Amino acid sequence: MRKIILPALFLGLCAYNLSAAETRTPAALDQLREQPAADPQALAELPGPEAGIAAAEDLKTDDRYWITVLASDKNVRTRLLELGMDIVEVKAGKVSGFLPKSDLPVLAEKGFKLESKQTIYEYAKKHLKDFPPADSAYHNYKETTALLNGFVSANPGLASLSSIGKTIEGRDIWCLRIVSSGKAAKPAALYVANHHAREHLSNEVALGLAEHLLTNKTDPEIKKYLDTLDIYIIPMLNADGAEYDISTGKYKWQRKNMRVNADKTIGVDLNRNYDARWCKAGSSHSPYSETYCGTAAFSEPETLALKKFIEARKNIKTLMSYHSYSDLLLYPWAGLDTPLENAKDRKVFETMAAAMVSYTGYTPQQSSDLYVATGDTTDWAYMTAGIFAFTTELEGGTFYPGAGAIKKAVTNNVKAAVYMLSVTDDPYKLAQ
Ligand code: 0X9
Ligand code: ZN
Repeated sequence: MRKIILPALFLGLCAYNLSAAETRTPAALDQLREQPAADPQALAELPGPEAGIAAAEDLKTDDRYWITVLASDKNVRTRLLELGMDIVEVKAGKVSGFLPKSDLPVLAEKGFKLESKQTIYEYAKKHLKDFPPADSAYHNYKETTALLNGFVSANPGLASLSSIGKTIEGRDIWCLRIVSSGKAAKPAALYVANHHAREHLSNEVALGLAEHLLTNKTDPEIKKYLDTLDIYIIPMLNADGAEYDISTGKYKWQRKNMRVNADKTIGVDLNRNYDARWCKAGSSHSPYSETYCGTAAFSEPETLALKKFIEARKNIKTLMSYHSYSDLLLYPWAGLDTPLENAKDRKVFETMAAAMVSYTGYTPQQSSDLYVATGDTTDWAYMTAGIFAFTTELEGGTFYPGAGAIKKAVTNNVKAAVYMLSVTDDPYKLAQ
C-alpha cells in the first residue's frame, strides 16, 4: 500500500484557510506580520534540528525506507532517480533518501549495493520535531497569505498581490508584485519557492526577501531596483503539499503535490513536470514514484499556472527557484549532461552564480553535475524564454532545520537575490 491521504480533510483545511483570510482584520494582520522575524535575537535562540525530537505515529504506516546506496557518480544517481528513489543527500560514493519498501528488491535486482536501511518511522524518530510550537516561526499557508496581505497594506502603490492560479486542491497560488508606478514594461525578476512540499525554508527565504525589499524601500540601492525593475515573488507554489506536510503537527516528508493519480497514489513531482525534455532522464513514469513526472508536461495546475504567468511576461529576465537542501547554486542544464552550448549565456550563468555564492557560501555548479533531471523549472524557463534561471538548494542539512535556521538562510540569500536584481536590467552586460 502506498501513502494514504485524507482529501476531505485537506479540502476542509483549505476552506478554513480561505474564509479565515477573507475575514482578517488589519490589527490581526499586523500581529501576524510581526511574527516571523520581528526579534532576530529570539529567532537565533530557537532550537535547532536536534531539539524536541518526536516521531510521528502516523509514519508507522508509511512504507518508505530511508536508505543509503552506493552510487559512484551522477549517472548512477540519475538511474536511481529513474527507479523512483527520492534522493535527499549526495555524498562521496553514496546517496541517501527515500524508497518504498516494495522497491527495495528492484535495487538488488539492478545491482545496486544497499549500505543501510531503516523505516521512515525509525528515521523520523531521530530527525523529526514538531512544526508547532518549536517551528512556529515558519509560515503555513494561512500565515503566508496574511503576511503577503500585510505587505500590500503597508506598501500601497508599491506592492500588490494576485493569484496566478489555483492548486489542485483549490488554494490560490499567491504572487507578490513589487513595482513602482509607471506603465512602461520594466525588466523583471521572478523568485519562486516551495515547489517541493517539505522544503519550508524556501518559503521563508522568499517571504524574507519581500520583507527586506519593502522594509528597505528608501535605501538608495534598493530604491534604484524598485524604481527600474518589476519584481515577482511566488513563495508557495505547492501550497497543498506544504499544508499536508504539517497537517498533523508532525512532518511527513512530503515532496510532491496533492494530485490523486489514476492508481490512487498521491502526487506529481512539480520539478519534473515542466516541458523541458519531459520525463526523460532522472524522472519516472510511475505514479507512486517521488520523481513522478505526471501524465504530460504541465499536467499539474501549479506548473501550468507558472508557465502561463511566465509566458505572459516577456520582460522576465532572471529567475530563482528556491529548494532545500544541499548548499548549492545550480544552473542549466539540469536535464542534459553537457554544458550549455551558448558560450555567452554560459558566461552569464557562471558569472552570476559566482557572485551569488559569494554571499551564501554555497557551491555553484551545473545542475546535471548533481544528477541529470529532466522537466525542471529552470531548464524550461531558459529554453522557452531565455531566462537566466537558477535553482538554489538552501542550507540546513535537513528539510526541517528548525526555526533557528531561518535568519541566516534569509540574510545570505537575500543578499544573493539582491545581486540578481542588480543584473536583471541586462544580464548580458556580464558577458561583455
Ligand atoms: O531534484 C530536484 O528537483 C532538485 N533537488 S531537491 O532536493 N530540492 O528535490 C534539484 C533540481 C536541479 N536539477 C538537477 N540537479 N538536475
Ligand atoms: Zn526541491
